[in-house]
Amino acid sequence: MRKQTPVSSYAVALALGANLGDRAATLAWAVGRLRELLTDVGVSPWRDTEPVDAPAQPRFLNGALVGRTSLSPQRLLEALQQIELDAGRERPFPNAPRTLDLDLVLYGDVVVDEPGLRVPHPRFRARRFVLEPLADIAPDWVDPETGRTVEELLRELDQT
Ligand code: PH2
Ligand code: MG
Ligand code: MG
Repeated sequence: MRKQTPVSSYAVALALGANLGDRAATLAWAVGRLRELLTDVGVSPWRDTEPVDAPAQPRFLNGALVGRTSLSPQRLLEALQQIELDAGRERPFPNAPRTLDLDLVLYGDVVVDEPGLRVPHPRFRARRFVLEPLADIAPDWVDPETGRTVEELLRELDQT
């Protein structure tokens, strides 16, 4: 047998959201697309949530997904943006209602800070609609910037 060179892969955590169109159908479709992109996929239950920092918008359906990839964070982000576009995502103004939002929340224990890409996601620690579903499927994942697990971050949010 030929020796195989192991390809390194990273665990990634994504936040999914939708507040336009058939939200559940779009999220289910997105999971299908993400299963083609990632291995070892796990998906949280969906939650119907109140819009945050988005006044007078329809309610969201939110969830989290974990998987593994050998794509770099930059290439993964491009793939996520393509899936958003394929779902009919338009960006008329910041935080506009959207058919599909796919955010890269965690990429192993890697920290990226460059124009257009920050990992961990800069706002995920303050967002219950991200932390709650992520705690369903990855409670022990350690945030490389704070050293706190997802479960601890959620508990800290509960106390504020
Ligand atoms: N996404 C936002 C702004 N506000 N609120 C909820 N409930 N869910 C979201 O996914 C969400 C939001 C910007 O990405
Ligand atoms: Mg978002
Ligand atoms: Mg986004």
